[in-house]
Amino acid sequence: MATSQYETPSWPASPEHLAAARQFLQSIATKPDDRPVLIIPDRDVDGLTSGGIMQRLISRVLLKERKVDVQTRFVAKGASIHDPSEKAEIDALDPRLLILRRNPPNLSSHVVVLDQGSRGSPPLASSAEVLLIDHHLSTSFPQHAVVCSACNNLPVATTSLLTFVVVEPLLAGTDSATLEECEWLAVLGVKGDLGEWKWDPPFPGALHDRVSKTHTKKALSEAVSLLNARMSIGYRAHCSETNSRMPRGNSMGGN
Ligand SMILES: [Mn+2]
Repeated sequence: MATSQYETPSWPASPEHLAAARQFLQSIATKPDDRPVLIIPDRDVDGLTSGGIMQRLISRVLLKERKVDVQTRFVAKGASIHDPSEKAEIDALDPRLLILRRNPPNLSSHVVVLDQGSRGSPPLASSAEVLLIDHHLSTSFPQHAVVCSACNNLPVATTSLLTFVVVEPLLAGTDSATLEECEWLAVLGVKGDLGEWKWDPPFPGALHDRVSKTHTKKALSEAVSLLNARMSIGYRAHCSETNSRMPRGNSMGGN
């Protein structure tokens, strides 16, 4: 399987994790049914940018010729992706189907969980295949999920950058606008979680330089502020609490 020009044998995740994530994503392109694909990103800048990259890859590249819904939903405020209430939501996006309890036709076939933090838990979905891309420190993960984690590969990449490195080989041949948007989102997520990050290797300085040529530092900062402004004070407190590992953080706790 093709690799990314931005990865090394030990960064941003192990070759096994990167390959597993790519294999999962490629299987979406050839899935036999038209059931929806569900993306569940975290609500902070890193999560939102990771979701933006994933949405573009799946809808514009992997399922370009298919009539398959690619939906995004967020975990309820104050809840965790591991809560049974969230599993019920993942299993049936249409709330009426939660009452009917029939085999819902809109049950997702694939779920991609981004930047949520991980712990050992029962499967996150009853019948969907689940991919988890994350960088929060964890030694255990939900059952049956395909995991791509950056948490053991220092310096820890953001989920946006990890997501971009995963999907970059799959974007080969796509239009230049989609590629540029994904590059910008990858860099924006780094800014969101790590602030004024010095892009020393293995962080791909060339990627940062290319994005900075098109989008000024001011534009990046303003985008981060605007996205952060959407988060409640309570949610920011939650981010600070849950993150203690990133080498540098900004006011939102670098989660
Ligand atoms: Mn993050």
